[in-house]
Amino acid sequence: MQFHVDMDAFYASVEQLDHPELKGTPVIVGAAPGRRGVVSTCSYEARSFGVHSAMPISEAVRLCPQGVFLPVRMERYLEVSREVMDILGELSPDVRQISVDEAFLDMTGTEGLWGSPRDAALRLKDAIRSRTGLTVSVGAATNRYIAKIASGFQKPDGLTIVPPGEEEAFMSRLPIEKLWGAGEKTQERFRELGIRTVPQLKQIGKAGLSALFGNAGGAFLYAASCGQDPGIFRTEAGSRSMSTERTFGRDVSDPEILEALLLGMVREISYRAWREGVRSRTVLIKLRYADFRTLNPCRTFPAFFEESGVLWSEARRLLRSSWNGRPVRLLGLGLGNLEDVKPDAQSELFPERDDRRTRVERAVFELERKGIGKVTRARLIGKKDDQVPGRP
Ligand code: TTP
Ligand code: MG
Repeated sequence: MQFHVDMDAFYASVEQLDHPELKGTPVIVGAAPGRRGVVSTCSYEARSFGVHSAMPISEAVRLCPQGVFLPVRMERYLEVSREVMDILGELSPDVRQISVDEAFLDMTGTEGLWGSPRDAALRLKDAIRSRTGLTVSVGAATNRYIAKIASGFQKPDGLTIVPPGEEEAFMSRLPIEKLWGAGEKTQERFRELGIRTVPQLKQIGKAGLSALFGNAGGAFLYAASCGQDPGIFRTEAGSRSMSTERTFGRDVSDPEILEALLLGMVREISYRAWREGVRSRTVLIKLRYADFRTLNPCRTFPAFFEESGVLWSEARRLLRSSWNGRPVRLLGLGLGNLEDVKPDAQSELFPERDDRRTRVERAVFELERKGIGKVTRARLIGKKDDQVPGRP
């Protein structure tokens, strides 16, 4: 079986863990109120006011003025993320982390150790709760696509298991609005076409769906409606890489919001690279449009990204040159061809790494202060902004 594991309201839950007086209250993590920028995430209490990830912070203030607004403490979240990933690594030798708070686990062959999928999943949820104080939702199925949908099925603190042979039945009972990968635009098309259920989709057939939604969209929707894996979580083979991605509940077409999200991912990846003692010269972007077409532009640069500011400017350049302005469903950022940073030969105390850490922190701070403002300014004056924030 494949497990998909996703922490509940991750950044907000860590804040509630560290500030217990905030438990049970609407907590909104992201940009400061009164400034530009977006919501990174919010607690379930805040969600009942309509607040969600990637929403401009000004809108969140309007919807939930009584909310507690907190800044992103990426390093703390990564510390917790590391603990969670370590626990997952104790349950399966094959863990694929796909963002700061989610991972796929291949549980094939672990039955002797952990028992049935239900026993293994309960053990996993228990271990995470007792060792980190946080809750997680787990989905289990024979393929990653179904496992991913299943983990979101009963959030928060959910557990949904789709037994082998039940994949198509599970999909056919799924409200079509929850068909993972089919965003706003696609849902709108479903309504126009009178498609209200997943079995109706399947009935149209692969050729019919391709005629309606294009080849990529048709193949995706047909596989999904049959309970097969449309292959969007395939593991890339080859060199070592590190990546993170965000799928949006609503398609995003505002360049400022996209760049704010990219900046958040630059911050996450910079810290992860620093923590794991790796560096890279190859930046990868993943863009999936509302119509399922997916781009994976990547570029290798002559120098290593020693500072977040450099990674940011390169990632942004890649985004600007590859995005066609149409609504985006998923945005990802990765580093390819990772290399270990050799500890400084002269010292065993890693002063070099400490220095690197200071630089990462300084650059990230500068990015937060100036990053988003620059985006707007560049747009207003209508020319490329090549300045690298975070560097003197
Ligand atoms: P998600 O797993 O999508 O969201 P979540 O964990 O906050 O809530 P839940 O899974 O219970 O629905 O993303 C994980 C973290 O990634 C999230 O806590 C904050 C960050 N994030 C952003 O910074 N911007 C975004 O647009 C999204 C979707 C997530
Ligand atoms: Mg989550």
